[in-house]
Amino acid sequence: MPTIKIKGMSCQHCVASVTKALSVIAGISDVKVNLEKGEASFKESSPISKETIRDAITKIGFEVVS
Ligand SMILES: [Cu+2]
Repeated sequence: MPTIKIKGMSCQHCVASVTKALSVIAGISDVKVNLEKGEASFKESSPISKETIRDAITKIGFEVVS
C-alpha cells in the first residue's frame, strides 16, 4: 500500500479534505489518513504518478513531502 507524507494537516477537517482529494483520483481507493503521523495511504488499482497525487494535495493547500 503506497504511503505518502503530507505537511500541513492540523485537524479532522484537514483529514477529510485530504481523504476526499485522494479518493476522487481515478484508480485510488481505500484512502486512510493518519493525522498524528501526517501520512496518507491508499490502494492503487493502476499506477498513479507522484505528480498527480502531488497536484491533488497542493490544490487543496497541503504539501506532499515524500
Ligand atoms: Cu484542519
